[in-house]
Amino acid sequence: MLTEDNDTIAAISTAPGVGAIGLVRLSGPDSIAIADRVFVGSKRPSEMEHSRVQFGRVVRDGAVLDEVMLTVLRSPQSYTGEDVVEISCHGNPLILRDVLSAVIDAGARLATGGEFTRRAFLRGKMDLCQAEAVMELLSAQTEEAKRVALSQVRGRTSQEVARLREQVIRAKVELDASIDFPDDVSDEALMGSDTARGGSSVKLLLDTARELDAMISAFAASQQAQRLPTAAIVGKVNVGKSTLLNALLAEDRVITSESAGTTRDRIDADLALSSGRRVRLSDTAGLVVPRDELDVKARVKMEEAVRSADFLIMVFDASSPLEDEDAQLVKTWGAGPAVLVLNKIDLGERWDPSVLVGKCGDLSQAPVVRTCAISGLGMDELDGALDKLLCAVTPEVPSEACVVGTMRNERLLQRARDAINAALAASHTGSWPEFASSDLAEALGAFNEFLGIDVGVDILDEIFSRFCIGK
Ligand SMILES: Nc1nc2c(ncn2[C@@H]2O[C@H](COP(=O)(O)OP(=O)(O)OP(=O)(O)O)[C@@H](O)[C@H]2O)c(=O)[nH]1
Ligand SMILES: [Mg+2]
Repeated sequence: MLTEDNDTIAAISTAPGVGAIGLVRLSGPDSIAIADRVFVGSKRPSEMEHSRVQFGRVVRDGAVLDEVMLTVLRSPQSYTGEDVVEISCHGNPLILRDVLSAVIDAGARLATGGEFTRRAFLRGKMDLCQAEAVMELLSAQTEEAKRVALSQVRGRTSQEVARLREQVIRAKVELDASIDFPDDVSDEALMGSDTARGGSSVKLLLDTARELDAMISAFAASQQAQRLPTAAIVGKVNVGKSTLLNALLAEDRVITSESAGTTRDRIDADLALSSGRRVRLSDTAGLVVPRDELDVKARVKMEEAVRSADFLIMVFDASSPLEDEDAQLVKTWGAGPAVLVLNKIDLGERWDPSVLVGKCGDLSQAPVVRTCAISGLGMDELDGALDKLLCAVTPEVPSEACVVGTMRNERLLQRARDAINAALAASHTGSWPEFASSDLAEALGAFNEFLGIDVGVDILDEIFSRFCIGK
């Protein structure tokens, strides 16, 4: 058993900055006694029942620090499993700092990153897979990342892995019995009487390896879907790429100017579409015949952005005739998913978009949006087109698939699967129970690490060091 801290910790649990409400949270055996020292209401917190809320004031040396709502959650029915007090204050960082320092002066210790969740794990409120998923849930940037993390926090993945672990334990018990009491366990029980690979242990292991395979392959698709998709804004110099980025973001983020070749470096910015879906946009240097080394470097950066993009926003100047660079853009990169933006539409439309499609047949499906980036005309339409492309490039992970969220988890499943396969390979040899049993011990080690059974402090330190303070 790992040593548990028995002191009382406190932290601001809401994000830094101004908000309507900010939360100071305490957890530990003295939480309620500390609350008694700083809170004045119609009842003392120690007289409050579990999960009751009370209005009152936090005071220090007779001075009122804030008017608050205080909640008491008694052990074990709280997030950490300990006595917890939550003080909802006005969300001003100065007030939150005052209230936090009042509870520290009254006997609490400042919590370290992830310490509330670490305590929840140590007190058996959640396993390690669930605890890790709490962090994933807080930082999830896409719908898929949120779905995976939430399902993991709710224990679905842990239940599946615990079930697979049970199967391996059953197979190992059978094998170990055959080593210890070879006369009492028949070969059929291990290997099966019908075929050499049909026995109960072997069958159990085959099923387990298959289920692990499914979880491991769902991980790859899910990882892809959890990453923020990127779109590179590309086009000839001066067509209005940077102005378009500013218009989409509704802020003056990047430099624009009438001189060609303004943007040299790749500039990334995250955009939330009206659907709530998010995309990372990369503004790039405009296509031009390179005149100097700087142009060459800018071109390299632009090509990197294109290669790493999930789709392209190809921008053209609708008001002036198409040039070689426009044709080059379409021919070189027109085969992937893209939206065609005809910008500067306020100055007129000098050519028909079908001429672009003529240069690259793959663009026949690409949506065409007409915009005036300086006035914002066409931005709603572009928002809709980007949303459709985002849906198209996001890989589908079946909603019923049980997926794991972190690389650590995936590696542990791989370790378990490889060990089980090694045990199965041994089943073809004469002395397979001895060999297979140690392979299965290795598989169980991986499952244990996944769920946090008998893990060392170093693994916990590594996992919880990624958490923010207050969670
Ligand atoms: N009339 C009009 N002017 C625009 C529009 N969009 C951009 N401009 C102007 O076109 C010029 C070039 O805009 P930028 O956004 O810097 O163009 P860019 O494609 O990023 O250019 P580079 O970075 O040099 O490749 C600026 O003077 C903009 O104000 C538009 O829709 N209509
Ligand atoms: Mg630019």
